[in-house]
Amino acid sequence: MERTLIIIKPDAVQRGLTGEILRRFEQRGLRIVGMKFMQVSRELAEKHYDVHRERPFFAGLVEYITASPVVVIALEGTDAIAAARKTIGATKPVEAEAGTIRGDFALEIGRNLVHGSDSVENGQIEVANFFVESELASWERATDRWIFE
Ligand code: DAT
Ligand code: MG
Repeated sequence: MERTLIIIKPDAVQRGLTGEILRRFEQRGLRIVGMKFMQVSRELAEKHYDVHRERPFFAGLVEYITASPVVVIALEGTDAIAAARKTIGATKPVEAEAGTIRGDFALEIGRNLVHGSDSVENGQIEVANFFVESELASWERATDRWIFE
């Protein structure tokens, strides 16, 4: 079962969109295995966005993700990576389809509300960067057999 790390970013929390965003992933059928409200440290932010270290927007990205608390969620499910990214929408909100989180609630790339892992490998790495094992639940929902084939 794939795992993805979702971050409800500072702008989304500040705008009161936490519940709306969580609802969309829950409704999609993805299973929550970890969730917490936290302040991201500069160190963790730099680790999370390490692939972008050399990009001109790196400093702004670290400022943004550390500016105010976030909600981090570990989700599990069939094709969780692709499913979550479809629900999130394109990186540039103006290019995101209506019906996606970014397409419905965002305008600018530097205020795009939510993070979702981009590969199975990164899903594992990012969940491990944000959660210790004891914060992750191994459980089954009564509805799982009606969502997962
Ligand atoms: P995504 O968040 O859709 O996975 P990404 O991993 O390519 O996108 O980039 C991480 C974040 O960095 C993205 O959410 C916003 C910011 N970003 C990416 N490309 C950018 C650019 N060209 N200018 C400014 N910010 C950018
Ligand atoms: Mg990414």
